[in-house]
Amino acid sequence: MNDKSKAFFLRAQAVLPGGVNSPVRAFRAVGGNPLFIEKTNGSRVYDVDGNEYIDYVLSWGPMILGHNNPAVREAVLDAAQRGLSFGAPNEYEVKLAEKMVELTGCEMVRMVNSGTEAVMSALRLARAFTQRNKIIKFEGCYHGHTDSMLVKAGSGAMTFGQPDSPGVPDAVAADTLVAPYNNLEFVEDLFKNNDVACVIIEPVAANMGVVLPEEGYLNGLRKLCDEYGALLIFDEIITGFRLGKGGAQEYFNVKADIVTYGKIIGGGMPVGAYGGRKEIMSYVSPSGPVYQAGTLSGNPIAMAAGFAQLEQLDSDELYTHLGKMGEKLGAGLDNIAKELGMIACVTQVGSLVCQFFGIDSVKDYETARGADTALYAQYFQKMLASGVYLAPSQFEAMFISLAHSETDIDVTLEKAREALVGIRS
Ligand code: KE4
Repeated sequence: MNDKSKAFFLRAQAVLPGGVNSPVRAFRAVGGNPLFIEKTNGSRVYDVDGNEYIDYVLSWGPMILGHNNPAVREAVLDAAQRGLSFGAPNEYEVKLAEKMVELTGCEMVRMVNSGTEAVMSALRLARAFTQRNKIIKFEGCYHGHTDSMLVKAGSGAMTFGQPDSPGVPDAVAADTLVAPYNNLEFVEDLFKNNDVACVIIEPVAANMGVVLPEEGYLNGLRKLCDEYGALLIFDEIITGFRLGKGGAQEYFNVKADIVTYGKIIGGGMPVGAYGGRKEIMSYVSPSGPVYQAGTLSGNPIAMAAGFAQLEQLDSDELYTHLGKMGEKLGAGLDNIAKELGMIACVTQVGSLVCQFFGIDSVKDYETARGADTALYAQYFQKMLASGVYLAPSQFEAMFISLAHSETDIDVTLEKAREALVGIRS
């Protein structure tokens, strides 16, 4: 039953393009109407029709402590007593920046209001620092919607990028080079034929489903950037504080020159950030010539929420636990598909999990897009009907929070088995 969601969606479509404020929420990849969420708590979301779901979207990653975390809520309510926005320096932004510097190894960070803004700013900074224009990105990686990232691989001999959205000028796209994930030779060839400012990568790709870097791949990119004088940008908007306190840099022991953050660092509030060593970050205005600004950057409420969240994440034990939960869920899903004789595969790192249907392995976008999205849509709907809220697209991740219990995982696996048996029959 979701009559109220349907009614809200009708209203929403009259005033919001597609009835949503971000495309994936419209359920177009899985069919049906999106659920309108009324409230959340712990590992649960509750829709406006009173239905309860075990949530594996977690607002696309930020809610790693679980929804409505008491300390984060209290920090927001307390900060709100002092005003919602100052447009001026405040203690909260310094505390969050200090905590990020302590945990990530970045020497300085700049706060912005979204992951997109963090990436846009980081690319401008890399271009200024190297005095070059070309950017290398990877097919299937998503870095927000700044023009130079909405670019797909050129066709045929063209190595320069083509616009991947109307409104992106050819001239902008041409400065973005697109390579397959997990293919170092391709990147080396681009370096040999172009003056590259930077390479930007999701160190674990989580926007084509979850695709892990092959052994030595990230280190190989580090070496190529050093050899050709380019900057390595890790887009850790998903992996930052998800894979561990030090994110992917620590997990894979590869240091990037600039790192972008978002999601978890805001505790559920709109926050992005980019950071790196002082030599690079000192180029950012007003300490340096690279302009970047924002009315609500460092907003005290958002900073208070982010700090309250990161304070609770300063513990390796928590990440060990999250990893065990990820392994339990991933192995469970994989076993079910195998027992049912399905062609499927599961990727998992820490509390990031993805089950692909229709393919038995994945290494890049070419392989990922071979997945059976129609089957995923059926699976999504059956899981939703049984009270499990997955991402409404095969090409996203399942996120686990510290509020998810072993029972939540067991129930999810039971529902997954029922759903897949139902689809198979
Ligand atoms: P935002 O501008 O949405 O805060 O961040 C953009 C972004 C940048 N980099 C990575 C690796 C990201 O995953 C994202 C945003 N992630 C998507 C979901 N995969 C957000 C959900 C949405 O677009 O509605």
